Amino acid sequence: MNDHMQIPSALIERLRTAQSITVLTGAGVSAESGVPTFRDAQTGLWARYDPAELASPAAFRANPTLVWQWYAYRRSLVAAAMPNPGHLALADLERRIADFTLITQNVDGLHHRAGSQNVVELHGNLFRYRCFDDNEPVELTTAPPDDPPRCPRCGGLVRPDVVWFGEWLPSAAWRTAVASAERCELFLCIGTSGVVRPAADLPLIARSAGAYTVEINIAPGALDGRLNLHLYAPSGQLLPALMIAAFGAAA
Ligand code: BV8
Repeated sequence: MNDHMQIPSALIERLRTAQSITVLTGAGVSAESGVPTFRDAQTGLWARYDPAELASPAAFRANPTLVWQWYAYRRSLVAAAMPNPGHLALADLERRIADFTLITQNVDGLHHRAGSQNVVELHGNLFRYRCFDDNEPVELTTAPPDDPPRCPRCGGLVRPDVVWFGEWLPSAAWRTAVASAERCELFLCIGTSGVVRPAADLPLIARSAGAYTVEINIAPGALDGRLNLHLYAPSGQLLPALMIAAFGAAA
């Protein structure tokens, strides 16, 4: 992080004194782990596909093998990645705050691997599977790389347990997310373009309920100017700096 980046003392004080903090993360928090963000230009084999097209029930119906292989590719990227200092800082923050909720749009599981306990996965997880037809979980110890397997109950195609565009979010996760946005004193919105709904509504719900809302990103996005404070620096650098400034320790 460039040296002249000053962290406002008001934010440091709020981190130190808040009893209730809610955090929303997006793909940007995993970028420094080497996991491409959702809107990074796709590389190689996947360059010609639009992620938003592939992450849909229609795409899976039309070409289950293609979508299955895209997720197998993404799982391989994540399996080779490690949580970065930003993930670790959030796990450390959770241990210091009485009422802490980490809501993530990410499906990479890196918050869990960093040690975060109370993680609300709004959009599911790459490493869980369910049946496309009966929608019940399917246990796979390792997923076949090439073609989706069949559900042992009904023979339907197995899909990743993620939320695709046009699909409802898991209702319990969404309810928990909204409740934590409505009750928190401090809401940190980290590494998200703020484009995808309803997740992008959470910082605005928090602000209208009276929370102090902060965006951490490398560039202005859809939330620009709509939160109380916008800090522009890579989260893997800024979050540890925040923890040192507030608590004298990085994770
Ligand atoms: C829903 C899981 C109700 C899968 C994802 C028309 C028809 C149907 C629906 C809609 C429609 N119009 C609008 C909608 C709603 C739609 C939506 O919002 N669309 C958008 C595109 C307009 N939403 C939905 O469909 C949701 N469901 O609404 O249900 C419904 C039901 C039926 C019919 C209608 C409505 C479901 C959305 C969930 C989709 N699934 N992921 C998978 O991963 O494969 S979304 C996916 O993109 C991610 O999970 C994430 O949530 C989302 C946004 O990505 P970000 O995390 O923000 O990442 P992004 O790449 O965009 O940005 C990265 C950011 O990081 C940038 O800001 C960058 O600057 C920053 N950054 C980069 N490096 C760093 C950094 N920041 C800090 N440090 C760094 N180092």
